[in-house]
Amino acid sequence: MGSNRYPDIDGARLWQSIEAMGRIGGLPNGGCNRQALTAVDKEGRDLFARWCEAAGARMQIDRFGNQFALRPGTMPELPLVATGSHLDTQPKGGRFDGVYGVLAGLEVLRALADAQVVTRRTIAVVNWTNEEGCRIIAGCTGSGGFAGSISSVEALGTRSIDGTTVAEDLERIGYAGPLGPRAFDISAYVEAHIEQGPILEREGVAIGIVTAVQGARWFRVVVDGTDRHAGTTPFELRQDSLVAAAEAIVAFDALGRKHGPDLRITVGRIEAAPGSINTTPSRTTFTIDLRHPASTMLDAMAGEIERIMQASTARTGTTHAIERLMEIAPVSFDARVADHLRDAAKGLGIQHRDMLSGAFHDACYIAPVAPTAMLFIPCRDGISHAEEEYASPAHCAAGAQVLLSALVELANARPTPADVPPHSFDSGEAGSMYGKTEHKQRVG
Ligand code: HGY
Ligand code: MN
Ligand code: MN
Repeated sequence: MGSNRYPDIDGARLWQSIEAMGRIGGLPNGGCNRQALTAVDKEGRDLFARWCEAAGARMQIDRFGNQFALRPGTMPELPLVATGSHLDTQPKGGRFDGVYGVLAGLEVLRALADAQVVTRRTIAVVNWTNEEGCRIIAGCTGSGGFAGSISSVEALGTRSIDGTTVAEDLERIGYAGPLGPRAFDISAYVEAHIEQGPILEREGVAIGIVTAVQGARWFRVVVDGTDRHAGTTPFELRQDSLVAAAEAIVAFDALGRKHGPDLRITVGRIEAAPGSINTTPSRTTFTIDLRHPASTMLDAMAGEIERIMQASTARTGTTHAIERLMEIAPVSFDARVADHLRDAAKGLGIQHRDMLSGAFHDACYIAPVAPTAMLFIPCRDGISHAEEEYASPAHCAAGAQVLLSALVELANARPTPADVPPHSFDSGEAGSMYGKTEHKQRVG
């Protein structure tokens, strides 16, 4: 590592932790299936908690199951500096998406403990609940609940594809914590993540300074037709919901290609009922993931999706309904926090470049309530949400070292008038389960 006036992280220790976490829900081809609030997610959470306590941090849990590992500063009354990401994975996911950011934060705690460095502000490393949104559809439940942009009722009432609510899952795995939304005032949040795209690797640059994230909208479409005998019903008498859905999905793909390179439309999940080989499906349900850097385009494409559905259902004599499941607006990150990341990379002599994120992150939900920025490390061939996902030990170590430098700088920042003392924890036991705690909006 280049000149570094901060403690060195231990790259081998970080890599071992990434490997150990990857074995929890590990898949035969090197990937990971540790979906949110499952028994394996609990195993990963418990391991993370043990590691944090061994590194001298205090663990706190909020009602969304978010894990906050706190390394107290000399002025714990000041708003804290936070880092983190998510330990939940896709069903056939990789070992780095989200996990890297949580464990790079843990490595910062370990390196500061080894060097007995205490910062002015408390440093928190966070594991946010259900960032992926695949088992529990609508991502970022934990960070959205913490920030208050997803209400507690909505967050805890969301049902998984297994039919359980988030509240039931959290109780079952023992992660229904006492703290309410905004349990901590955050003076700066930095999230480290793999790029999940090809740019850094293609340019041979080790660090990406993420300045903005494109917008994302998720929908569920239900197409209704009729059940009819596959052998006796001629086509003109059919109202086949799966044919209507299939026609629309092909049209979405053409729409995406027409409006590229920034537009993304993906149908990742589809179910046809009653699911009998010899009955035309009366109901087909599918999801849409729509992404673009501009809200105006997201609005326009949502309109196009509706138009395409009207055309395919009119032709097939079926009907449809579109439900919006999630909306993450395009986000621009905080220039001052991004500067700290650039300075940290420069101070270490590590090449870096500004970039946007095509993937959404918990940082998107924290940005409205705390100055936020992200750093990326390269991943091989830009592949993510697949078992082939991979980041090198050297890139993992370099990102963690940049993270440590930036966090120490931010955690030693002088108190400013914008610092507000943390408000009392909204325990939730006082019947204020869904009440809002009184907290002053931080200025600046
Ligand atoms: O879908 C996303 O952008 C994130 O990786 N969950
Ligand atoms: Mn992620
Ligand atoms: Mn992901």
